[in-house]
Amino acid sequence: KAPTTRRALISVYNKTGLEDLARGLVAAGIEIVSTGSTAQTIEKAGLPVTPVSAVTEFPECLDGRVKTLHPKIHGGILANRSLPTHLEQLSTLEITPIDIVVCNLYPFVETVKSGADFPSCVEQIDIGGPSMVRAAAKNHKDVTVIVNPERYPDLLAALAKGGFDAEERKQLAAEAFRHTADYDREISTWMAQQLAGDNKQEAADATSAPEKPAALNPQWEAQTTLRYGENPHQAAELYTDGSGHGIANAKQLHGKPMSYNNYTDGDAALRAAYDHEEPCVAVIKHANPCGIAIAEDVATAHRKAHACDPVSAFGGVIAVNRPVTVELAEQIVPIFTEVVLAPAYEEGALEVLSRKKNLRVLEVEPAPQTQSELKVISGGALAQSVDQIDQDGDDPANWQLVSGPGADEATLADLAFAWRTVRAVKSNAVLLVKDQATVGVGMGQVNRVDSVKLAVERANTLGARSTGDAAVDIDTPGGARAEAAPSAPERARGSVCASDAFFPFADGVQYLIDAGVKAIVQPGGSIRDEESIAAAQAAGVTMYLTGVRHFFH
Ligand code: 93A
Repeated sequence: KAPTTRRALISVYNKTGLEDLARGLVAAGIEIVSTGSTAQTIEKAGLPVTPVSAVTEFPECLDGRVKTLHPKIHGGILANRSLPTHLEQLSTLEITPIDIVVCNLYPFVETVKSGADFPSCVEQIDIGGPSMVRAAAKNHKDVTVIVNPERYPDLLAALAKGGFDAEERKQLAAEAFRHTADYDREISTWMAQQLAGDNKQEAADATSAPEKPAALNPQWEAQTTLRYGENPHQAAELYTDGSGHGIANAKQLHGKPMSYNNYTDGDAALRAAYDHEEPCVAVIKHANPCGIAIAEDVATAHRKAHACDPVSAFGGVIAVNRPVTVELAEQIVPIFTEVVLAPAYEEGALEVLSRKKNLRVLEVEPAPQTQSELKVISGGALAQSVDQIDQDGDDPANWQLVSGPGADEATLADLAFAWRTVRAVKSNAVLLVKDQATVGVGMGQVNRVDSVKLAVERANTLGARSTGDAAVDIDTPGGARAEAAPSAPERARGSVCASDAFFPFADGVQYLIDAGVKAIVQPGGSIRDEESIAAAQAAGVTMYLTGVRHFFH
């Protein structure tokens, strides 16, 4: 079959393989149209080439910023050869069709990496190249697009047989769109870093977008380039599974764009809030709870959660497992908060929250429990089934009483709440609870007795510190006030305790007893369980074993 190709446009920054390609195209009887230095290279090789300015009848101008951006070029690429109206217009407007586009782009990434200043990097943002590449990729039905010099031999081989077929052109188009998408992502990441005010070297070091997690889960789609990652010198992107569920698919109703840390804290907050059936509010910072509580309504739950540690709640993330009421919104507004997440907002609540210009307000469709989760480690990844609170030992009916009197109804309810809540605390986790609310959180210590001490000390001091400088007392419109907060320095006394894993020694249990804790729930399973149980028995303190643990790292 006779070759139908007549005109190719070549505009390449990287001149690798250019001469051979041009020679092959000329031999195939194809006219080459080309830009500035690409044309020069071809000409030097002694091959015929039409300068793009001869086609456009317009000079390449503005220091090369405008070369190919012209209807004589883009019309030639984009015309649909099957439409008589398009062919008619080509003829009237004296536009010659362009059948092949070979293009590679200005070296933006390399320029950034070289440590160039801001204007120099901006100058290397290619506009005309991606426009041609995308135009050709769009019109792949009629046009062949090549963005990679390694494809030149394929092109010449194909031309010998009349050109690429429709399927091959579609594949080349997909390659081209990927190329321009990657290029734009590099630019947007770099821009975001510049806005974040990073020092230039850091920005240069981290300019590449993070590697795609698609290899781990091909369904994930890059959604948004975040301003930066966990720290300002880290590049970051949000990937979504397109399900519409979970924080990654949340609808933002108000406020500043979400940050990387907003997402991780928000996710932890949602998990904590949805661990409970009752109306629940979880206040999270650095992935740990400042306070979590359940109550008959969300505003009450929030007052109780906030009272746990009003100092740390400053700048926290708040998740609610019910629609946000106006009363709750009014309570949140006076407290500096990063993000509010809820399944819905009652009439008027969003308006109240919107008084805070920067407060991020998200509507999140709770995600169905996923079955497995991944953690990337050096050289690979770990996969595990997701921790859920659905084991036999998670049901208080199956707990084994090993010390003291069986808990009365209220105490058992607090123990059950503590047990469901302790997994929201990073291990080693020790949690003190009173009246369906956390009052002391001991998180992230490398031995359990330190977590115990932390929980007790924070219970006994943080509520009282609510009158301190960074703290905010919440006076609700109805005059109700956080119950546990004001001058109650002995909040550990009379509380109940949950521990996410067993006590390896009796010291932690003894410390709890000395602080006045009245009941303890823990998995058990240590070879020294007997010592811990004996300490509880000697003090007449209630202790239950669950047989299940819930580490969370
Ligand atoms: O400056 S541009 O954004 N404006 C244009 O109209 C244009 N046309 C092609 N960059 C443009 N190009 C790019 O020029 C191509 O993507 C290619 O990287 C480069 C080739 O220029 P030269 O042939 O002068 O080396």
